[in-house]
Amino acid sequence: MYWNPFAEKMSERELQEYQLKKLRQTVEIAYRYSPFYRELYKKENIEPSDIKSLDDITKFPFVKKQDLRDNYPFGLFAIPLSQIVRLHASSGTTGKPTVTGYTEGDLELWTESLTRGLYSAGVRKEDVMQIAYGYGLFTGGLGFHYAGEKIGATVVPISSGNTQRQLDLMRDFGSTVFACTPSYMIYIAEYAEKAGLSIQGDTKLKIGFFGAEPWSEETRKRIEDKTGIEAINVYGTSEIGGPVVTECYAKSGIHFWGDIYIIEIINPETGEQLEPGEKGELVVTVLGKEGMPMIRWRTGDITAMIAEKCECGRAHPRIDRIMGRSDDMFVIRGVNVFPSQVEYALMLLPEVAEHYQIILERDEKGIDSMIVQVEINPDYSKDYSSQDRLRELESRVAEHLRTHLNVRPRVEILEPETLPRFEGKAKRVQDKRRL
Ligand code: DLL
Repeated sequence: MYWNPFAEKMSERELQEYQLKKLRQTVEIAYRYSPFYRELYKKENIEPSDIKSLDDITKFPFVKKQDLRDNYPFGLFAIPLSQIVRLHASSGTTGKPTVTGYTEGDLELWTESLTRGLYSAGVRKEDVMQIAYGYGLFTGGLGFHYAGEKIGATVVPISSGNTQRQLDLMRDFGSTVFACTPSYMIYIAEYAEKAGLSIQGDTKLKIGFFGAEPWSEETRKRIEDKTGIEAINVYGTSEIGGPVVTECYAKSGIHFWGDIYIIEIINPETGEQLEPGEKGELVVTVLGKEGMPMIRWRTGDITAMIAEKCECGRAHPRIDRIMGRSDDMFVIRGVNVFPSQVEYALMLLPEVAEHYQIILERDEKGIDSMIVQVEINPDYSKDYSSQDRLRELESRVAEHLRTHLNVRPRVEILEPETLPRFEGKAKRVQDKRRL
């Protein structure tokens, strides 16, 4: 059941005692060796010795994406480059890329965290693990690679793309575990169906690890129904390592290992800590990260802490599915909308497929509109072959979205295979108001 029984079976109290000790050390190292942190803390007039209890973490300022950009490329590092053994970087769609540097110890910490997660979801050394996350500066491929090898599974480092080959190897190698973005899994399942291959019947696949982008509970159901596998949520950001934490077999929230991370949920406007169950921004402190310390890192991701204990019995903190990034949220006619809410509502309707996109426009009078384009589920194409029936479906979907979002979009139902497919992170929103 446990990869690391000693750590995974720690009680809440043991975890808190350990966290306090590690937090002091982590802040001390950052203060002493990272010019960025020293300056940040001096400005606020605080010192590592100010940490007397875990609550004192709130005295320390947050670190934000802008801090990484302003200090590009290595300004947050606490260690000379000679001890950094690997660099990763985000693609930097909005501004300079953000860079992360890892010491050997940091890579071990990252691997330990993900290995525990994979094991808790059921991966064992007998498994064949096909990794269809991108390898390279993106952390997905290599993160899974090292964790899979650590467990002793047979790793297939195929990277993303080349869908026919993914399916050939899945069948020929007998892959039992698969890792990719949820949007790529949806595409693979669709591709397999068209090629006359049943993932359930013709392959040995049993578990998939999907993350790196928001996806809904309804999408989980669709992936599981189509493929017969267990779809597990995996989360992380390059700044805190890469893919670092997952759900366990119970699939009811993501476990953050309390001996490696301190997590907080804050009100993104005021910075105040929120109670379990309240939705806010996830803030992560990585305990013992050496190369680039991450203390009170504002992830930008919206979620909530889950108070109840998981059925797996672990006392480590757990978070809900990520709704999306606060900067993915858009405002349309005064209403806040997350793309994941649109996905959730759409996936409740069997008539539509998993492929959708959201277009935001502004007319010459300055009035905004939201257009949701979604493909029809091929199983229903025949029922909606007349224009009248299609218009009727469009207005039904628009009304359904209105009840979920509080704003009525224009809906366009498209033919199968007309919208883009994605091999990595999907791009669902085109905000033409900003162009
Ligand atoms: O996406 C790391 C990763 C790789 C996670 C593979 C999971 C699997 P970044 O490219 O730095 O790192 O992007 C991090 O992706 O802040 C979230 O907004 C989003 N994200 C990651 N996992 C999830 C998830 C990787 N399970 C950003 N659900 C994060 C929702 C996710 N969003």
